[in-house]
Order: sequence, then structure tokens, then C-alpha cells
Amino acid sequence: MTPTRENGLDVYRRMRRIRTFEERVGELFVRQQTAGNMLHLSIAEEAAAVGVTYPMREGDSFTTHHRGHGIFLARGADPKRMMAEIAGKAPGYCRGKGGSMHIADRALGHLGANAIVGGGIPAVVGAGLSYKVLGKPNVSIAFFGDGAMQQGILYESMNLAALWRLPVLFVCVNNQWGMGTRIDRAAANTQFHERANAFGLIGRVVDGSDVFAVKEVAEALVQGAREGIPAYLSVECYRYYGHARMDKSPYRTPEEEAEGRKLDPIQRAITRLSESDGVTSAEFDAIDRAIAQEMDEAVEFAINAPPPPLTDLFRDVYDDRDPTPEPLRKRLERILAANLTAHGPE
Ligand SMILES: Cc1ncc(C[n+]2csc(CCOP(=O)(O)OP(=O)(O)O)c2C)c(N)n1
Repeated sequence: MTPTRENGLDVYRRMRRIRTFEERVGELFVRQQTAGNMLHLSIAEEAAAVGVTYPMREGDSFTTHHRGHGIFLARGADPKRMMAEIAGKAPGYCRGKGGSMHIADRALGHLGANAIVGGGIPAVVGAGLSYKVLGKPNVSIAFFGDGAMQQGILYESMNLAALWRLPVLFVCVNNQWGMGTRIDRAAANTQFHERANAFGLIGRVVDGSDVFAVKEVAEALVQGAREGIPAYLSVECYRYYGHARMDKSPYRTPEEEAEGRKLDPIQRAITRLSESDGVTSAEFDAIDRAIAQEMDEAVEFAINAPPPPLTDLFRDVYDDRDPTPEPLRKRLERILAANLTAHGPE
């Protein structure tokens, strides 16, 4: 379906917010004001985040990999709270203790970013199973990189989703590289959607430089998943920069990078919207300026926010309802003694 002008601009705005957020958070990292020493930017992957999440509704859930800022923003995250989380500050989504790679928020359906390649995938199978058992009309979507295509947990998850016909979608953001390894050095068959077919899932592949194409295929797959037809989608894109902020990707040739960087979904959306809907550069500028201001404010907020108090060190780490720790031997003796009292010696 051809998007309306208004819808097209909304899609553009969502992608631009992600791009600008990532640029600002990259600056925060260089200023050494982020927590931890790793930061993975999703620049040029905006179409995957925006296109796939577009048909998601309230109550749906998702997990992301370590490159997941954009996906959470597309699902409605507040950039201030995200920036604060990445800076390790108290008002962050996880009170500053999760950081860039472990953001989660139940209220917005974010079941967790995960630094373990493939680690977030099985959680969506659990969520999908709960929706099915409870009769809820929701879907759960796992976002992961092409590196996860070589992880066994993906295949256990795909198998159960297909077998139990769960409302689940698996989305591989295939940016062609897993750290310094290109996909064709990791897999003999890089047509990953064919693997999904083998499990009995619908498998699709889409050009990740065309946000409108991603949105269209996602709309069909998400609707299918809601009706109990799980699916898999490869969004083909290119990792614009190095693996993490400090990686200059010396393992790629400048020619390859120049080719890959032509696959910019934002540029492509601009071309399309100006050519087919007559959107002017003044209109784009106005949107970009408002977003730049929003993200500058998020940076200011994060920098000025307080860190979590020391008294919170173990908060959210151990369950308050846990019994006081007791040495194992003492615990066994207590259980055995109670058993003997109840049942008497054999
Ligand atoms: C199980 C596991 N193995 C290795 C790593 C180290 N590691 C972190 S990110 C990464 C590459 C992941 O590549 P991909 O899934 O394609 O995502 P991308 O970084 O390209 O977005 C690796 C190997 C890890 N975190 N977890």
C-alpha cells in the first residue's frame, strides 16, 4: 500500500530521531560520559527498527541485541531516560545499572536488550506462549544480528514457535558483519530466511534501505503472527561504522564501505518523499531541527542527572523476598532434621 504523505513524514521523523539519538550518544561516549566502555550504534539500521515496529501495538513485547537503542526508541522510549541509562544515571530505565546493552522496560514491552549474541531470542517464545495460553491478541518480536544466525538457541526457539504456532516474529538485522567477520565467512548459505522455512516458519527477506518496503512486509508478518502464524524476517542492511564506537573497522576495504554506505535508509526516504510527495528541504530541516533540540535536551538531562545512590547498590540485584543467605550444609541439616521430626527415622 502506498503511504500517504503524512504517514511518510511520520516514518521519516521516527528514523531521524534514532539517527540523531545515536549521533548524540556517540558524542557522549567520546566525552567519556557513558557508563562502561562499549557502545554499539545502529546508524543505517533505522529502517529495520521503524519498519518492523510500526505495526506493533500496546501490550506487544520485544527483545533486542546489543545494538538496540533504535528499536526501543521506535517503540516509544523516552530519549532522556535512555540517555540517562546509557550514562549510568539514576533516572535511567534501569536506574543506571543496565547501561546501553541491558536496557529493559516492562511498561513499554521491552523484555530486555541482551549482550549475549542470541540471548534475548528465547524470551519472545515464552512471551508468545503466554499470549497464546492467556488468549491475548499480542505478538512478541525478537531482534538480533546476523551473528545470532549461528547460535543454537535461535533454532530451538524457531522450532518451538513453529510447532506451537506462537504469535512470534524473529527479525535478523543483517548488517553483513559480526564484529570483524563477514557473513560469508561464517555461513555457507547466507540466505538465512531459507533456514526459517525449514522449521516451518514463514521466511522473508527485505531491503533494509527501503523503510517503506520493510514496513509493508512487517505489517503482513506481524498480522500473521497475531493470528498464530509465526515468521522470520531478514532485514538486509550495512553496518555503517565499526562494531563498537572505537572500532575503525580496519578489516573492511574503503571501497566496500563506500558501497555499503550508499544503503542509507534516511537518504532513500528523503529522495522518495521529495520526489513523490513534494516534501521540501525546508520541511525536512524543520523536522530535523526540532529533533536535534529534543536530543540535545536528552544529553543535558543525562549529564546533569545524579548517579544512583550507593545505598541502591544491591537494589534490583537480589530479590527482597529472598531468605537470609544460609550456608548449604546448615540448610541441609535443618531440612533433614525437620524431615526426621515429621517422619521419624527410617
Ligand atoms: C554468545 C556470544 N558470543 C560472542 C560474543 C561477542 N560478540 C559480541 S557482539 C558480537 C558480534 C555480533 O554480531 P551480530 O549478531 O551480527 O550483530 P551486530 O554487532 O553486527 O549488530 C560478538 C561475536 C557475545 N557477546 N556472545
